[in-house]
Amino acid sequence: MVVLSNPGLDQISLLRSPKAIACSPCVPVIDLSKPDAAASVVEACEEFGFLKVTDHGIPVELMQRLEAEAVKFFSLSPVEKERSGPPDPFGYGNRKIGANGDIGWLEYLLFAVASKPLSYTFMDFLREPAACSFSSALKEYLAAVRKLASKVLELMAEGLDIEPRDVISRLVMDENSDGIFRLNHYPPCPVLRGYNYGLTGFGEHTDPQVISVLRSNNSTGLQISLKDGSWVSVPPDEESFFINVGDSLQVLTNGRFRSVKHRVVASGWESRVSMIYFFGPPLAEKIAPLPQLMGEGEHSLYKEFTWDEYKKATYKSRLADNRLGLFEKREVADDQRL
Ligand code: GA4
Repeated sequence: MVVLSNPGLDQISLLRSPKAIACSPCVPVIDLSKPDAAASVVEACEEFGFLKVTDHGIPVELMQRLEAEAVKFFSLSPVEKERSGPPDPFGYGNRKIGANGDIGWLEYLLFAVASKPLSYTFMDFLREPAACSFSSALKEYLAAVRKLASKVLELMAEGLDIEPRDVISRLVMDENSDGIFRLNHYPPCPVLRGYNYGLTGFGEHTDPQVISVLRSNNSTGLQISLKDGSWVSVPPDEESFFINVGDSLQVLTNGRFRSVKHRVVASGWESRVSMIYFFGPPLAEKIAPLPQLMGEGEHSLYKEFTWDEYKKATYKSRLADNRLGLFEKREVADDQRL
């Protein structure tokens, strides 16, 4: 890894671009209208912790409308944008990610999302009358993606053959569930043009929640880590959604599903805009393996914790930290591996 000393780039690390193999056939694509969708979703979550969904029923115009509003926001002057920041943890952020020293080549808006009524953190720029179109696109988008998340989580239960079918989805559809929505803008980085390097846009990490639903414009940059530790580039697809298994779902399935490590590498040419809805349970919810999934004599690989406890540990950590490691019962993992 190289660290660039150009002052405009602070201490953001550079990654050699061709390092990650482009790997479109290895990202599982699940057509939600197909009868085998449930089994394929489970297979993808076990092997990759990551999948792309097509035929999801959300009009591409809705995604493009919200993307256009995000682009409009990010093209405001720094002073105007900073009126909605700094993120504490919600608001406008530039380069700084979290509170513990992570930085990346991006700017973003982070919203807390409440379920009932569906609402999100109010920010300064939303006061402007012109922001009406932003609010309506955001609300419509969040409602549509909630339905999609619920469907995908029910398919997981079906594929796992557990009842009731809403056993996972109800955790994140609950009226007290703890959602987050993130709009990211990775600007092009002209200094890199002609070099074989990419800039760390969002450093490697796993998502702490149950699942995350991501949509991006047609720019490359997202990479996922496979079981063997290699990185692969995910070809962009602005009409589809990408689903990440988060740490909480890894625990709910007692390690059967994999919380996927991922990162974004920004390039010299393209501007990447992504929107991600993170689905978390209510703060008081206990995160423990679902009893329906435990085999005879199987023990939990994790010490018991609530989402509130996990969230607190998350916010004390750096992006690349192994947060689940704090809650693992190593002796059980060793015994059950035998
Ligand atoms: C990663 C997933 C989500 O983007 C996020 C991030 C959060 C933040 O940006 O404030 C964190 C990061 C994320 C995990 C570790 C901590 C917290 C930044 C960071 C260094 C909103 C989330 O929930 O956890």
